[in-house]
Amino acid sequence: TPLAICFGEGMVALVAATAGPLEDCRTFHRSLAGAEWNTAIALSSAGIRTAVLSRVGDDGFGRFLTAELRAHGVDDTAVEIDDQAPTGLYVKELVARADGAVDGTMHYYRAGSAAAAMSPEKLAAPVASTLLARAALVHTSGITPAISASALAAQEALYSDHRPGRLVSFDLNWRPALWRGREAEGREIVSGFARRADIVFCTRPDAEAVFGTSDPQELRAQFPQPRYLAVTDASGAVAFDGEERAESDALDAPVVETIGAGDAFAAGFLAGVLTGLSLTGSVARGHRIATRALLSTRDHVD
Ligand code: KDG
Repeated sequence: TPLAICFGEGMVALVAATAGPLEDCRTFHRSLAGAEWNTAIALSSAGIRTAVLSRVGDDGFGRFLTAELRAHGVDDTAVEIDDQAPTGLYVKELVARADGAVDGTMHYYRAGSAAAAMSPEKLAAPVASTLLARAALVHTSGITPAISASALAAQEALYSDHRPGRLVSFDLNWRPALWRGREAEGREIVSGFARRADIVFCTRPDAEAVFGTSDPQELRAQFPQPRYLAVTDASGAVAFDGEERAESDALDAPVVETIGAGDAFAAGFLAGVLTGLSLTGSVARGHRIATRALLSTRDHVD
C-alpha cells in the first residue's frame, strides 16, 4: 500500500470551555491541532499508510501529540524530539456574536517552537530520508513556510527534491496571523508552492485573499501545473484533474466544529487519488470524511 507523509507542525489546542474574554475563562479543553497532523490522522483512518514528519518538544504536550498519532495508526518515528524548544500551542477564545452565534479566535504560542526549528538538514536525517524515499505522496501546506525561515527552507528542499512517481500535495491554508507585516511576501511564497505542487487544495476565501479570485475556472487557468486542484467552501467543492471538472455539494451535517473540516476533506480526496478513484469519487470521499469531522466531538466545546 502507498505511503503518505504529512509535513508540518502539530500543536496542542486549548479550546476555551466557555465563551467570553480569555481573561475570564478558567477551563480549557485540550485537543490535537495542526492542519497537516489532522490530515495525517484522517488519512490513516481512511486506510492509507501515513507518517508525520515534524518536531515536538520533550514535554507532556509533545508526548500527548505523538501518542495521538500512534493511537490513530500514524507512524511517528520521524517526529523528532527537541530537548530545548517546546511543543507548539494555540489557544482558541470563544467570542459570542450579537446574533447569538459563537466565533473562535485563535491565539498562537508557537514562535520558537520545536517544529519551527525544522530545517533542510533535519530532513536529511536517516529516519526522515528513508521514509521520504519510500513515499508515494508528500502533503504540505501554506502554514509551514510561515512559521520560520528554516521551516520554509525545509519545505523548499522537499519541493526541489523531485522523485518520479511521488506526488506533492499543497493545502493553501492562508494564515494572515502568521504573516503579519509581510503579507505580500507570504502571498508570493505560498503561490510559489501552489504552482509547483501536483495537488492543490484551497478554500474560496483563502483563494480570494491570496490569488485575487475564488472562481475555480480562473484558478485553474492561473495554476495550470498542478494536475489536481480542489476549491472548497462550506457548501461544496469544485475539483479538477487537468481539464476534467467535478463538482459536489457538501453533505448536510449539524456542525459541531468547523476547524479541521478542510484538513479532513484533503485527506479523503488524497485517499481517493492514492487508491485510484475517479475524480468524482475522490471528491465524494473528501466530503464523507469532512462531514465526519464536522460532526466530531474531538474538539467539542460545551
Ligand atoms: O486547519 C486547521 C488548523 O488551522 C488548526 O489545526 C491550527 O494548524 C493550525 C494553524 O496553524 O492554523
